[in-house]
Amino acid sequence: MSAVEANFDGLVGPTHNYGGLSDGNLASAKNKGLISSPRAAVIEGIVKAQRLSEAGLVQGFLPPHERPFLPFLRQAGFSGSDTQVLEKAWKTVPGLVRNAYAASPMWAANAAMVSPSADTGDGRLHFTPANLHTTLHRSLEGPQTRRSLQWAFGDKDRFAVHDLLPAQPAFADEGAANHVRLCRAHGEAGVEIFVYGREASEAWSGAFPARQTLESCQAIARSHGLDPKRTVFIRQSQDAIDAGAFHNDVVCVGTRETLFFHEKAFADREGAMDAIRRAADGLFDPVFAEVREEDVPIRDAVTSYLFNSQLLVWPNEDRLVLVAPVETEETETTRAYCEALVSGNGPVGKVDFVDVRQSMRNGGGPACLRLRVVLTAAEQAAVKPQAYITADRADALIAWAERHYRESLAPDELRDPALMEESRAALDALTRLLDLGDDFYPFQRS
Ligand code: SUG
Repeated sequence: MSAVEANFDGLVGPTHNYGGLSDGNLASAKNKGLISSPRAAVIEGIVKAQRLSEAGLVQGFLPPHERPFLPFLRQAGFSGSDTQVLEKAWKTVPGLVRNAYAASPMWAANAAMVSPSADTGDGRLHFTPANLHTTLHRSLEGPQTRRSLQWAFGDKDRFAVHDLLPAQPAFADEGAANHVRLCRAHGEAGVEIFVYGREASEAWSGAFPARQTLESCQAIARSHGLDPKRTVFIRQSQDAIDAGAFHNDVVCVGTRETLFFHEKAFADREGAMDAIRRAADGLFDPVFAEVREEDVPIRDAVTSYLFNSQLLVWPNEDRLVLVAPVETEETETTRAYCEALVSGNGPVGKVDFVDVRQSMRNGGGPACLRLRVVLTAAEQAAVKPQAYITADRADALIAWAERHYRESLAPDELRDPALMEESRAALDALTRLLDLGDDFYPFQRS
């Protein structure tokens, strides 16, 4: 069966800001407190998505979540009208308000683990929304992400949207940012690679949290009905996590037969490559494009986000195209690496640089912003039409953002109840634009 790899990007929400909320994410810590531009952020994302769509790739998106997320502040004991809740919480524990305001659902690579129908036991396309258990602000995302996936992939005969894994450290799960699928062709059975940072039972001694457990990966592989022979579990190296690779996709990306990764990405690089070769046996020969520390120090890989790029099969290009952040072009070692990469005869023929600086300052590159979903023609037709980017829809979304998003947002402006009202007005307008139904967001239900 033929299939394409579609990208569903997280649409940046109206409260995008720099909260410094993610331990182990160096950009988030460094840029804490900067003034953000929600409008520039959402437009950068739409422009990136448009670029892929205009090139002929299948491109969709997932709606932003409701922020501030008042149900969370109410759970934390604040009561009264929404404005009172916000004001009391800001006065008592402003940190909680910052968590309630994070626009982090934009990083759709963390929305879910996804297994294409060619790999699953029941022939449906499976999604497990991530519980994002490790960080407080992101642990709020799962239920609404599930709703978004049900909106876009509502056809139960073709798509299975599972429940989140238990909200427990043992099942900490960060979604597709820790998952790579290799194959000969997208529509054929492939090898699913899950990358984890720790096992549930071990005492963790790293400088930063390991956000994915082996147990969560195993649970997802079971519920998606994956063939154990074609499924690989690989451990991230502690060096990579300590260097700021809080997700594997900061040091690794793959598509089709090619795995592009930093030599320090995995705890046992030889063992990892052997396991992938064994799992691919009889299907395809994996191509390992490994970047050596002497060419690109892991420190530069983390600041430039060389690997947090989209590695794409591009119409009319015979080799893969890497859509990388402009920071990769601005960093000496990674620019030189990219030049060498395309002038060689390896799997990557072109590097295209995109500006997603607003997201990058929170540690989110081009690959963080998208969830990859392999779709057969029938599945593509079964997706909610409004979930796709078309030229008209991109224009409508840009006009919507220009109308509703602030040009700039300083950290202390989160105390302003007008921001909550503006954000709700934006989401109400989006609800109509995308036919989200009349109770898509919690505030629309009360
Ligand atoms: O989970 N940053 C996100 C970035 C996610 C990047 N995704 C992938 N690598 N796939 C995170 O650390 C920062 C929010 C703040 O500090 O305001 C944040 O959540």
